[in-house]
Formats: sequence, structure tokens, C-alpha cells
Amino acid sequence: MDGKQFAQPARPFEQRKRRTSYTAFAWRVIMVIGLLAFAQVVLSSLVGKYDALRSPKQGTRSVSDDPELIWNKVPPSSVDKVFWTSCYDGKQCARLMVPLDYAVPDGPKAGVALIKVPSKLSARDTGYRGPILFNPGGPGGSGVAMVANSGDKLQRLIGDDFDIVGFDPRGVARTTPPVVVFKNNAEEAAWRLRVQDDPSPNTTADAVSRLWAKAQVLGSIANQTTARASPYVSTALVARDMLNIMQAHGYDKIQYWGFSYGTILGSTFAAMFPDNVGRLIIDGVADAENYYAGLWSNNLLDTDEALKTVLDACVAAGPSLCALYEPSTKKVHARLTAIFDALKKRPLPVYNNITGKEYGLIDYKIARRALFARLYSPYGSTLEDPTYPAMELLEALAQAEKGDGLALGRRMGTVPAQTRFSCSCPSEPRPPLVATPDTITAISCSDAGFARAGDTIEDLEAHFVKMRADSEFADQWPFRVSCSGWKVKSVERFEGPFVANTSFPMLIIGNTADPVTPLTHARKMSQGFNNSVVLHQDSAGHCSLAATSICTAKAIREYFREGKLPKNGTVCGVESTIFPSYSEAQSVEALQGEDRKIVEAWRELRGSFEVPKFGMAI
Ligand SMILES: *[C@@H]1O[C@H](CO)[C@@H](O)[C@H](O)[C@H]1NC(C)=O
Ligand SMILES: *[C@@H]1O[C@H](CO)[C@@H](O)[C@H](O)[C@H]1NC(C)=O
Ligand SMILES: *[C@@H]1O[C@H](CO)[C@@H](O)[C@H](O)[C@H]1NC(C)=O
Ligand SMILES: *[C@@H]1O[C@H](CO)[C@@H](O)[C@H](O)[C@H]1NC(C)=O
Ligand SMILES: *[C@@H]1O[C@H](CO)[C@@H](O)[C@H](O)[C@H]1NC(C)=O
Ligand SMILES: *[C@H]1O[C@H](CO)[C@@H](O)[C@H](O)[C@H]1NC(C)=O
Repeated sequence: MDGKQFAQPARPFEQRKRRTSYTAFAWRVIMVIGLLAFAQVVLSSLVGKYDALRSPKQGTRSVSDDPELIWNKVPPSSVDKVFWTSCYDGKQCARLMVPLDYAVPDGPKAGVALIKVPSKLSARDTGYRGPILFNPGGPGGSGVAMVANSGDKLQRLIGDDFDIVGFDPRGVARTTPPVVVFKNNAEEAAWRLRVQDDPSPNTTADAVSRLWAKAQVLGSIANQTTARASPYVSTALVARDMLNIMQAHGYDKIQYWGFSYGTILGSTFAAMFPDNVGRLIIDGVADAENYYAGLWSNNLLDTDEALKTVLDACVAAGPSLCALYEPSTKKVHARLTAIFDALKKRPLPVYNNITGKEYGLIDYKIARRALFARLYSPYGSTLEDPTYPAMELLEALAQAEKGDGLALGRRMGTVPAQTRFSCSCPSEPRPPLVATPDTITAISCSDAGFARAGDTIEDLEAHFVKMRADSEFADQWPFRVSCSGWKVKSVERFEGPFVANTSFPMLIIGNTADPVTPLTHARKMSQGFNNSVVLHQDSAGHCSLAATSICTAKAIREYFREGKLPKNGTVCGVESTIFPSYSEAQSVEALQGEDRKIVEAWRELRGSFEVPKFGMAI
């Protein structure tokens, strides 16, 4: 299709951009170089979506308006008796006390933070269908934040005869005990600043050894500061917690939808408790064997294909919409590569001389990260306020090509200084509410055991060279290194095998060009789980919610409601486009009745919740 005829997006592009830069201004004060280089992308997406959970402007609301303070008032619950407290504007919250270590059932407890959008039916009603649990990914993503923001939409998609239940996994956000590595915000910010300026792997001679050295230091600090929490955060323990959450609702069989890392959690649950599977969806599937070996080595098989999807769309959209337009994909790619090569040698200075408040450098690593991160969710949304993030990123890169890095800085530097770092430095550090590099490390390295403890710098260099054969984004995927320095032993690990006759068949979803969880992993995991079915969403992006798909939305709803599985290998098309086009709006317009409602709910869900970028917040 010739994109040129759509040269006028629903809302003029320039106008929208300006508006965003004013409203988002408060978040972007220290933006061009944020405090957390590695975490920037994931944090900006998380914080951008989840800031409804906090006082948006400190000082303008009284402390009692802080919805997070509810957690001081939520009483402890047990599996036998759960006390729900109103929270987050119409939701219900509880804290479920479970054994910190299930081998010591009467020992100390973990307090799992729960949130629920309750079913419209009471639990006694015969039409009531019980809770569905969600995990947004990470590891380290908060299910409380996900359901606080998107629970109503999830319920609209699946049905209000279900409870929509989120929880913060071990080591994350509101669940206790928290994993807090650094003594205070200032110490943490100082560490992140140093990590931020390190080169990405294999771009300089010392890049990998610097990563390795910092992993050793961080591992030693964490061994000192998190000894009371990090032995108890493994995925196996969280799987046991999920069984307890179901039992606390009076159910023995789980109903679950997990994204990204949530597929590791879902596969672990299915392998540990195959007789307790009611409905289980894994969406954006990671290879659990590779993950549990701490390898992180086969995630990038389709990353370059995801980039190609974006660049193909640029060529099809034409020069009026794509700022880096060239007549062929190969030529657009060459132009992009030239921009990055130039940044390798000459980072761009950035200073906003109007506000004086945005400043920093755009270097190779930051610019590459901007592109890699965009591949997780390249499609536009056509709700009332349409955005085309991949189009906007290519425009920012085109400006960098001309020597102006401000737009790119704005895209990358959205770490809100006020939520990550304040000079007050309370003596009791409060655990962060978003995925941090340290929770990801604690969880994934607990799961890996000490499988990577013996990794040498040479091993790691060879690993990056090998991954480069899979993808030009190999240097954006440094996760294997963290576990080389991890020193805490988990009280429990699950090592597989991921093979089971589950009591209900699993629904396994993979996209054609997912940048971090390739479709082959969905197929591989399906082999282990008897009677499971693969739904193949024909799109780029990470997890099904990367795009609007009427077909996928209906399949998910039917699976939960009717226990109906799509035919194995079903291919679902998508309505979303990367550049402005009326096709999504038209497709939705053409729908009637129930279908229309399902798709509206799916689109709202996409607009309210972005899957945390798998592994991204190193
Ligand atoms: C980790 O810390 C514990 C004390 O909490 C100490 O006994 C142990 O030797 C430390 N491990 C390493 C490898 O440093
Ligand atoms: C601000 O920057 C722009 C673009 O670099 C430049 O044209 C302009 O002269 C600068 N204004 C001031 C007041 O320095
Ligand atoms: C699944 O059940 C079949 C028989 O119904 C049995 O042969 C097989 O070993 C079971 N697989 C697992 C992993 O339990
Ligand atoms: C579905 O297809 C996958 C391969 O894509 C296969 O491993 C699995 O066994 C199939 N499931 C069924 C129920 O046939
Ligand atoms: C899979 O489940 C079917 C019953 O649905 C059973 O007959 C078969 O033996 C199982 N296969 C394996 C490999 O467990
Ligand atoms: C990465 O390192 C290997 C081995 O030292 C080298 O052959 C390769 O060219 C490097 N790649 C980059 C992009 O620096």
C-alpha cells in the first residue's frame, strides 16, 4: 500500500509533539542523560505508564493522597482468610503471608502484595469464574502496577465474571522483604552514572571486562546488603506463591496470562504443578532452558527481522512520513548504520538553550538502545491520541544525522529524576516501584544458580562474538554477564525439565519478529507441554499486545471463557501499522457488537500497559 496518501495523520504530528514536550516536561528535567543509562528505556516506559500510582507532582498533593501509603494499612492475610482493603481508586489490595522458604513452613514469612479488580459477581454466584493472575514480565515487573492501571481493561477483554488479580513477585516493589542493594538513592544514582558511561560490549577493547568487573563488585555489594531478601526471590518460590494465591481464592487450578519473563514463570508453574493448570497463557515466550542456565544467548534470533519490518514500512510509507526514507530497505539501513558509526567516534553534545534544563550527550550506546528498545513496540496506536513511536524515532535519528541530538535525547532521557533520586536520602531506603537492574539480577541469577559463576572474560567475549552472528544488536544484550558476579544462593531453584501433561492445555503465543523472544521458543516450549497449542501472531514486536489483533484478542477471550483452543499453528494477522494509515481504524469501524467491544478493550489495554522490556533494566 502506498503510505503517501496518509500523509495527514488524524492529529497533526507537529502539534502533538509540542504538546507532549510541555506536559511531560516535569519528567524530563534531567533528561538527555538520565541517571540510569541501562534502565532508561524500561524506566521511561514504566514510569510513563505507571505514574498514576504516585503523586504526580510532589508538593501539590498532600501526603495522604499518595495511593502507595495504603500498603501501611493493609493487614496481613493467610491462605485461609484474606482481608481486602480498598486501594488505587476502586481496586482491592491485600498482603498474603507465605513461607519465605517453603521448606520451613513455620519459619519467617514473605508478604506478597496483591491487587484485584473484583468480579461483578460474588464468589457464591454460580456464574463466577474465579481469579486470573497476571505477570507483566521483567523479571522485576510489578503486577500490582499492571492491574492498578490496566485491570479494568483486562476485565473488559476477558469478562467481568472473573477477578483480575495482580501481584508483585518476590523481590519486587511492594512485596516484602524488598531487595535493596544500595544504602540510599544517592549511592545508587552514583553507581548508575558510572555504569551509564561504560561502552557497550565489543565496542571497545575493555568493554566486556569492565562489565564483568562491575558485575563482581555489584555481586559483592548485594551479598552484603540483600542477604535477608535475595535468597528468597527465585521463580520457583513465586510459582508456589501463585498456587497459594489461587488457594486463597478457593481454587486449586490456576488461570494465568504471563508476558515475556512471565512465560518463564508460567512454564515453571506448569512444570512444577501440572495438575493445577486451569487456563494458562504464555505470551512472548522465552526458552526456559536457556534462561535457567543463565545463558541469555538465543534471544536475538529475530531482532534483525524486527528492524527490517520497521525499515520496510519506512520505504512503503514514503519520504513524507519516513524521515530516513530511501528507495530501498537496504539503503535506509545503510543510512542508519552511517548515523551510528558517526556517533561511535563523535558523540553529540546536547543543550536546550531555551530552557537550559536539558543537557547531556547522545552517544553510540544511547542511540543504539533507542532503536533496539523501539523494536519491542514499533506499532502505532490509533486511539484518540494517535502516536507512531517508530516514525518519531526515525525522525529523531534524522535530526541526529544533522547534528541535533535533542529529539533523540528526549526519547531516551525520560528518567524522572524526582522518582529515582532525591537529595533527601531517607535512612530507610524505600524499594523502587519499577523494575530495577538489581531486581532483575537477583531474580535471574537466583534462577541460574551458580551456573555462570565460573564465566571468564574470555568466555564472555566469545559469547558476544557468537551472538553477533544472530543480530547486530548483540551489544544491547549484556545480561549473561551479571550472574558471573552473583554470590547469593537461592533456597530453592527449579531446573526443569519443562515437560508435562498439564491438566488443561496451555495456549502459547509468539510473534513473527519478536526482538527478544523468537517464535521458535514458543514452538520449543510447546513440545514439552502436552496438547499445548501455538498461536502465531503475524507481527513484529514483543508479546501479542505489541499490536492490535482482532484475531488474537478473540482467541484469548475464548480460551479463558470457553476453554476453546485455536487450531495449532493458527496465524493471526494484525490491524496496527507502523506508519500512519487508516487501516486499523477502518478494520475496527467495520466490526459490530461483541467483536467491536473486544477489540476496543484490546486497544485500550495496549494504550494503558506496555510490557516491561524483557531483561532491559540491567
Ligand atoms: C556472602 O556473604 C556472607 C555473609 O552474609 C559470607 O559469609 C559469604 O562469604 C559471602 N560470600 C562471598 C562469596 O563473598
Ligand atoms: C540556540 O540554539 C539554536 C540552535 O542551535 C541557535 O540557532 C540559537 O542561536 C541559539 N540561541 C541562543 C540564544 O544561544
Ligand atoms: C503423560 O501421560 C502419558 C500417558 O498418558 C505418559 O506416558 C507420559 O509419561 C506422561 N508424561 C509426563 C511428562 O508425565
Ligand atoms: C503444536 O505445534 C507445536 C510446534 O509448533 C508442537 O510442538 C506441538 O506438539 C503441537 N501441539 C499439538 C497439540 O499438536
Ligand atoms: C498427551 O496427552 C494424551 C491425552 O490427551 C495422551 O494420550 C498422551 O499419551 C500424552 N502424550 C505425552 C507425550 O505425554
Ligand atoms: C568484537 O570482538 C571480536 C573479537 O575481539 C572482534 O573480532 C570483533 O570485530 C568485535 N566487534 C566489534 C563490533 O567490535
